[in-house]
Amino acid sequence: MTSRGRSRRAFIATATRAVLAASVAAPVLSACAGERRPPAPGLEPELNIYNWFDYIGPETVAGFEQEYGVRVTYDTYESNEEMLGKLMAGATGYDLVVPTGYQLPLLRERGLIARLDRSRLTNWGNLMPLFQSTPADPGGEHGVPFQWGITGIAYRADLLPSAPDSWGAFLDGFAAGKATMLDDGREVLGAMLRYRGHSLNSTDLAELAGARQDAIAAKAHLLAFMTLALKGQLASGDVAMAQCWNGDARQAQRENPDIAFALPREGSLIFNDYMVLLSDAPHPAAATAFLDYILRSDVGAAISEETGYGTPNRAAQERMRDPIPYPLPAELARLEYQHDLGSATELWDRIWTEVKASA
Ligand code: N2P
Repeated sequence: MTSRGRSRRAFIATATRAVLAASVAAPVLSACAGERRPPAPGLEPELNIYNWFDYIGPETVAGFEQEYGVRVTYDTYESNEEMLGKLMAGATGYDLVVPTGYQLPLLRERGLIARLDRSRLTNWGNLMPLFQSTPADPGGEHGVPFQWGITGIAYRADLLPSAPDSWGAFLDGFAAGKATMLDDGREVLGAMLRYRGHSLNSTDLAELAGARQDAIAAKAHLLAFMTLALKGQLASGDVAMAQCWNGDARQAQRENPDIAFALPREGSLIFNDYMVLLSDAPHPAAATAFLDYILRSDVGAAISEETGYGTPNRAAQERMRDPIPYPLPAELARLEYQHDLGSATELWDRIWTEVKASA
């Protein structure tokens, strides 16, 4: 596996394990040293994947390379906007990317993603029925459901006097100077909209003006808007309260068991992320083989065990030690899926730019 992006934990973990495995298995491996398996019949020899950071199993990519004889280049991003910006600029060379559901209709309309060849997705039936056809992807034609999760508040139970239970904690100066929110306009403004009792998909001018004002007020208490660096800072205690995705909070808990996670009483966001094949993918056959590979129960289980997110894969979930059950209807009532903002996207972008620029 090679990478064109910055260093990442998953990559380092894989590399470290590969080195350890190599030193143990050296006598066996030396027999075929220098040999690379030819790609499985019909597959291109390479594959380029662009995924969220820390969103894969430690052996997922290396396992595919070994089994299929395909060399994978694996890059990562921190937000949907970062990924979308690259796609819009064109000619990325990527085969597979992992947008959140609300982006699928847009990507489809712009012709950026290809229809899946379901005849080659032999493991599709492993998915929970709920995920085989979703509002974001009716009929499951354009994306392989990858992981689902929710946004909430991760906090250090040992450093705070009480558990934060409201988005208002970021406005009250609770954990001031040691609080962070995600570096993500849809997340921050979405949380402030929920705080005021509105939809996190609002396009109402007055509601957005309120969210803007709250976000600017919150920023005065924040250490930073932070996404990638968050887990390490929570574990070290430099951050004591953070807007955070539940899987990343679980990953951080493995480093420091004093980290807890709360769902604010005003409710929050739930997301389904999908792995999609780009229309201009240079390696569509290898990409489709990878999609079928991640649908395998063992591969799917290993991904969710590592990421701490929910799996859409029923067969994978049955193999997991401590899977997150999909929310019950009563829990779902407090959670909201994002939608594409359509013509209000520019307004949201402008407000977010103003929040970031505010003193
Ligand atoms: C980052 C994964 C976040 C997914 N580790 C958010 N959609």
